[in-house]
Amino acid sequence: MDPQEARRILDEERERGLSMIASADSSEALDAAKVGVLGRKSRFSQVQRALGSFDPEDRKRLGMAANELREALQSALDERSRALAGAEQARLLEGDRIDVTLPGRRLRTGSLHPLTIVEDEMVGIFTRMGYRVEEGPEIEDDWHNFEALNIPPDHPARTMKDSLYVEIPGFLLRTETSAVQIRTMESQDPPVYIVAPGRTYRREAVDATHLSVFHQVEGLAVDEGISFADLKGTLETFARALFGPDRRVRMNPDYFPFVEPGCQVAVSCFKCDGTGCAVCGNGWIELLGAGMVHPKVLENCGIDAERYTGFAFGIGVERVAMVRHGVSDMRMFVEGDVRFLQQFQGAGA
Ligand code: FA5
Repeated sequence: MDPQEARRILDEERERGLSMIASADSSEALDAAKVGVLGRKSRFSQVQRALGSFDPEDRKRLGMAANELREALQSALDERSRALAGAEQARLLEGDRIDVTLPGRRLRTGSLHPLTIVEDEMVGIFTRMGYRVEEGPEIEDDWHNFEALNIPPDHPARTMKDSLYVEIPGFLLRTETSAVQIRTMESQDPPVYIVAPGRTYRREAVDATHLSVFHQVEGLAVDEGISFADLKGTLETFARALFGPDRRVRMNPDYFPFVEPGCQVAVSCFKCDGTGCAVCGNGWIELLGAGMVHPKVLENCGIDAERYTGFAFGIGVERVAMVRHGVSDMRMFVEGDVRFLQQFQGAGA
């Protein structure tokens, strides 16, 4: 290579190098450009190596030109490197950008089961009247479920046809929450004012108004001077609080071995308003049984029936929930269909 050619190469390399650097669009492309313009195999390095063979005058002149070119290329490389790093940073920031104006993703929350909501509501009405909440076992013995409740040995409820027995002799799944009346009176002296919500079991043909596993809220008040008028007033207050003034309430005589007199309470059907339809049959939906606690029951629990009187009631939670929410088939409460259950989202405590 002669000095003339060296000069030409330096000029060409300036143009080619600056354009390669300017068009490098990533740090990898820029590294490749650096090797291409200043690396050991570059034409620039060939010129440098040739300098030693030139006479001193040319060596000095072309050496200075080569140094000046290296500095120019290096500073172009540095500048491009800074620009690429800035662009990279901006790209990362853009990718990570959080748009705080986007609507949030809603968490799907669970909710209370409609029967729980209604049961809480029912219990709330009584606790506000001063009643305490009691609980009893779902597997009961014969004494608490039948005998102490004055249910005679030949009563149909005692047969395998109507009750669900467990394998331990003398025990069964309680057929009504009335068993909690006995447990309460056995362990507490009057005055007693309790409600006992819970699950009950019967061997029952399931239909729109009957399940074989259902819920009741039992009530019991034992005190001096309690009369049937107190029972009536209490149940009317309960019905008004739950159903408002639109539903008519009807009280009919009924028989339960553990009360005397006994009655049942029904409300006018929410669907037909008392004229009779497929939901209710005769225009009324029976909600509860009630009555004055039989003196024998008080005595079975060691309470002086001469001094104390009491009333009791057992309300069906599913029936109340049907009337409260206009549900025409109580099986919907236990089928677990989310479309049905979702309608109660946000209700209750
Ligand atoms: C009783 O269970 C009595 N223990 C109620 C009672 C308590 C009377 C205290 C006197 C004193 P009955 O079997 O009628 O009574 O049931 C009471 C309520 O439970 C019914 O009015 C109804 O609302 C509900 N119920 C009864 N059977 C079922 C069933 N298979 N499915 C859903 N709800 C039912």
